[in-house]
Amino acid sequence: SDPSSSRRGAFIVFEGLDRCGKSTQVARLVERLERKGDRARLQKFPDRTTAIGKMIDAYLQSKAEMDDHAIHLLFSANRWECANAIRRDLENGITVIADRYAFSGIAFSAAKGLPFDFCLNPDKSLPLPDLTLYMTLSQEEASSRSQFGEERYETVSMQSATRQQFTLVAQEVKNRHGKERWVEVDARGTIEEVETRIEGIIANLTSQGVQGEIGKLWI
Ligand code: Z5A
Ligand code: MG
Repeated sequence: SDPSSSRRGAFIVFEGLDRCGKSTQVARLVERLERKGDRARLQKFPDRTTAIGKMIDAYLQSKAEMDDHAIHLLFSANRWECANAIRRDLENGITVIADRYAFSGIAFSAAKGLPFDFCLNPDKSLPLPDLTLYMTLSQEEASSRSQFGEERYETVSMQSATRQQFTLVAQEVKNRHGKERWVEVDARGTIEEVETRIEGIIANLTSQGVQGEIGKLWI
């Protein structure tokens, strides 16, 4: 029998602070995989196209105010409404590449002062990423790329508080799910240089898929 038939698609998440280049790299990666003939899908979080996503979008654009707990739960609900499609695609051999995930959810809400456990709990048992690439860029380098946008959270104080929370999130992933699931990528240099770094890290996952069940986050 063909051993490759027992393999599923890889679930790969990109995380990192504002303007480190996540969306740029994720778009290029999915394009590259499709050009090679691999099946891949981009999943952006927040997914602003759903009913919940539209509420999140209004909040981020400061067109709506919301209690910190309530918006946190909406970000999580936005992942839950996409969870079945992610699972189904992985089982069908499609590589799913996510632009942010539950780790942003914890880091941003905890940076606002919500308890870490409260931030972590609603995402328990979501599909577990096989690999999270955490793109690192200093505040100075991020600032040199372009000015902050107009959205909520795009301030120096919020970004530095979030940076601290991300180190705690990284520790939590490594403790609960193993060191190999969280890898830092240096986001400095040209778009092509960063792309080459990423390619080296994920080549095996995207070309061969993954063996075994899809894990459950924080379980
Ligand atoms: N949030 C939350 O609170 N809770 C949650 O659960 C989730 C999210 C999922 C919106 O997210 C906000 O939601 C976000 C976290 C919060 N708040 N903040 N900050 P978003 O993903 O929609 O945010 P975004 O504005 O689309 O992405 P981003 O993080 O700000 O940027 P990025 O995707 O990392 O970077 P980029 O768009 O690829 O690149 C930024 C610029 O740099 C752009 O002009 C590029 O052309 C340029 N660039 C990219 N790469 C390079 C290199 N290598 N060199 C030079 N210039 C580059
Ligand atoms: Mg982005």
